[in-house]
Amino acid sequence: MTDSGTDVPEDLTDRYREYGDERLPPGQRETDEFPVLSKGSTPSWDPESFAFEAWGAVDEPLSLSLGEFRDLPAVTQRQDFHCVTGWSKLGCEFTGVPFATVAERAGVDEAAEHVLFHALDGYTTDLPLSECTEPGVLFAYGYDGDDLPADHGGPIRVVTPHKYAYKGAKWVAGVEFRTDRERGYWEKRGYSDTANPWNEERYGSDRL
Ligand SMILES: Nc1nc2c(c(=O)[nH]1)N[C@H]1C(S)=C(S)[C@@H](COP(=O)(O)O)O[C@H]1N2
Ligand SMILES: [Mo]
Repeated sequence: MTDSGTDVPEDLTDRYREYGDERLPPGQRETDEFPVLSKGSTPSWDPESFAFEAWGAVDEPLSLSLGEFRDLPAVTQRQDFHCVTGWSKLGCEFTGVPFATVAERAGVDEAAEHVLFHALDGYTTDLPLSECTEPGVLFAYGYDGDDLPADHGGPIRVVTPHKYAYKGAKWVAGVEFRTDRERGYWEKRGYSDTANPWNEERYGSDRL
């Protein structure tokens, strides 16, 4: 893995303090397991031909092999993980490339305001660009000092500790920078666009 895997991870588990004293968001229960939650089965991918791509409102579209992606500067962080179905796993250790690093490499246009993530299983999810450049948003390829397991989104997944976990695309292969918003898979099906766990933004109130 990376050298950063041996460093003491940066602790980002205090995100909840902005919203009160409770680390566990309302309506969540803590689990020690790491459940697998996917809309379908784990897709297969070929490590030789896998490409991570960034396109859209950027100066330099990116197409990186897995090796090239892993050569980008990485960080290791401890973060909490909240699934909208009600379980939370606290203190997960993820290693990966900050979203902001990828955005910087791609040279994002000033007009870009939204991001749509594309995954190998056909899953998509969207966020405002300003919510992606926060420090906890990683393209993670390591978990607990090992490669990220395939069921959890390996080779690369997004993690979004400030949002319910459906905002973090597993098996992510594409990041599209957009000037307008295109809703993702669950957002189109009624889940909240904003997905803040401490405000229990589970469903899109305008679309129920
Ligand atoms: N590509 C893809 N990403 C996905 C999903 C999915 O079905 N496909 N499910 C989402 C949901 S609802 C959750 S809770 C988390 C679950 O991640 P885990 O299986 O590692 O626990 O992945 C999110 N990312
Ligand atoms: Mo979820």
